[in-house]
Amino acid sequence: MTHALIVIDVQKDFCPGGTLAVTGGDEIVPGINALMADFDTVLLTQDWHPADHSSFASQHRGQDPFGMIDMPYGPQVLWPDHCIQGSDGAAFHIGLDTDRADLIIRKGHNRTVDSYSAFFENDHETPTGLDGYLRNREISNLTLVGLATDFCVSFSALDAARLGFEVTVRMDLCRAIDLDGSLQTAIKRMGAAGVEIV
Ligand code: VGL
Ligand code: ZN
Repeated sequence: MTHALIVIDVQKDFCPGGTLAVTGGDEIVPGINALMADFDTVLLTQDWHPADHSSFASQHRGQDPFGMIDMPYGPQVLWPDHCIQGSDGAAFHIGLDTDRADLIIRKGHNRTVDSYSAFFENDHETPTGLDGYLRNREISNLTLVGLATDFCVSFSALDAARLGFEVTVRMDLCRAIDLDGSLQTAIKRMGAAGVEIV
């Protein structure tokens, strides 16, 4: 039991019809369900924001979604309201096989700091606890799939590599937001960090 599958943020708001829809976000669901059969351990992450989360453009006077602001922890993209705790949009895609999950990790609940990565908030310091969970279970290899390639998937992959895990990202089972070249940047960073991109 050394290899885990981590399914990142396959939630309604990131799929067509959602408030932060990723093009083709729903297309990856059948393939992810099928891939689960190859893993003993399956983890899901869920973006899980309070309604007044500071990553929402709605919380900043005069700011529009997809603009940038400077936060104490660095630059932050402003998003449309999405994945509000307990809302329908925060639910997993209806087709995702959530029964297979050993652990569901929720992130982004700290109002003042966004959290793209499954391991750390965007201050790159505050842990979610996932590292400890994986180490306790002697898991050393991770395969990542889900949404979005250039934000939560790549941030998770980079942190995982930095923490010493062997990381593979299945690009065919990810979809990207691709804001101002963010997908190319993410692919470059992951490659440089030793993440296997297949
Ligand atoms: C995500 C933007 C904001 C993601 C989450 O899951 O990639 N992107 N919150
Ligand atoms: Zn979010």
